[in-house]
Amino acid sequence: MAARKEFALLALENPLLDIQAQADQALLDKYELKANDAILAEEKHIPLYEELLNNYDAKLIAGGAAQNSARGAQYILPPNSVVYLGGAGDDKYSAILKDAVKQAGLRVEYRVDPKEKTGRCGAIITGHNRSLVTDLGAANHYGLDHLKKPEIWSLVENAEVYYIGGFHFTVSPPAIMELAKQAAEHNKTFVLSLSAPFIPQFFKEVVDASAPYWDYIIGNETEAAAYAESHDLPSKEPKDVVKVLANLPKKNGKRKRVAIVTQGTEPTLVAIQGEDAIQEFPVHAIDPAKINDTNGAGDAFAGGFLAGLLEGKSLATSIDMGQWLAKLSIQELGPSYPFPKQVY
Ligand code: 26A
Repeated sequence: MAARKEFALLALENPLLDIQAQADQALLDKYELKANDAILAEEKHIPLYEELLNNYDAKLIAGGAAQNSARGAQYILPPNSVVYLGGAGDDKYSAILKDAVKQAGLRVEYRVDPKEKTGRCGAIITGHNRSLVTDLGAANHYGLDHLKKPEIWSLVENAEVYYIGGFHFTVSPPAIMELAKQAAEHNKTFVLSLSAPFIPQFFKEVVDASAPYWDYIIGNETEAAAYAESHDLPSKEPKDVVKVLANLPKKNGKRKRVAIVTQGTEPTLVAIQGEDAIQEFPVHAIDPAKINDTNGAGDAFAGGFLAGLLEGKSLATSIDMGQWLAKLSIQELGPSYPFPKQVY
């Protein structure tokens, strides 16, 4: 379908710089953090960033969940396939982000806010877990003012697939809904990631408002469980939740919804609207000794999957491309991909 058109994939979310370090339970305890989670920073978390930089030899790595996926999709696709939108500052951190996206060939159109700092995410790695603490900064100021600028909206009109990181529900539900409606009106593909348990848990209303527009919904097992919890579903089992997600009411009847739930090293589950069977796809096995960290594994999965969609691959192949890219990413430091490029 869209493969040979430039910038056929348009992604939206929060560009962040990750401040990533290996640490220990004591640091998690000090800031009252779970080993494997993603949250918005509160006042008490703000000193964490300096502490990571000063005491834990933290590295600065391009992050922001959907920006990682957009880089991942562009990593696989021909040049000029992906454009990414979000809010950033005009500072050292946004300069690092721009370098990273340039290496991947990703086009970014940031809403640059000269008064706000580029968003940052403390990424605390303990073993194969990662705890993410985000101070959104300029990313929190994204909105319709930018999306509706003529030069940005023409990118929206040109694209065939929209990918929204669910973390953006904390920033601009109106921007998400604008893309959702545009997709349904013009029979384009709308893909949403649930992003973290707190999104379906605490942003239920805006998540639910977008649900009729999901052509593809992607989450992991903890996000599926959080969805089940906040929606009082009778079961939190991933196999049950994936089916519920696939069969929620849908606006655009021309496309059957596909729901995808990843489960770490366990097989990825896929349910298709109106179909009884649940499909399972094994992950690409990896020697645990080769894992650097799992920060960004889910984003890489989404990136590989999106590349498959854009190339018009089958569902099975697109899922496999996601598993493949996730395997590459977890061998790198943070949400990164290997260079020189590997080929699927
Ligand atoms: C609004 N929040 C909490 C966030 C994020 C986020 N990206 C956007 N918004 N919290 C963490 N991340 C990103 O998730 C990636 C790993 O999946 C981190 O920046 C990290 O690169």
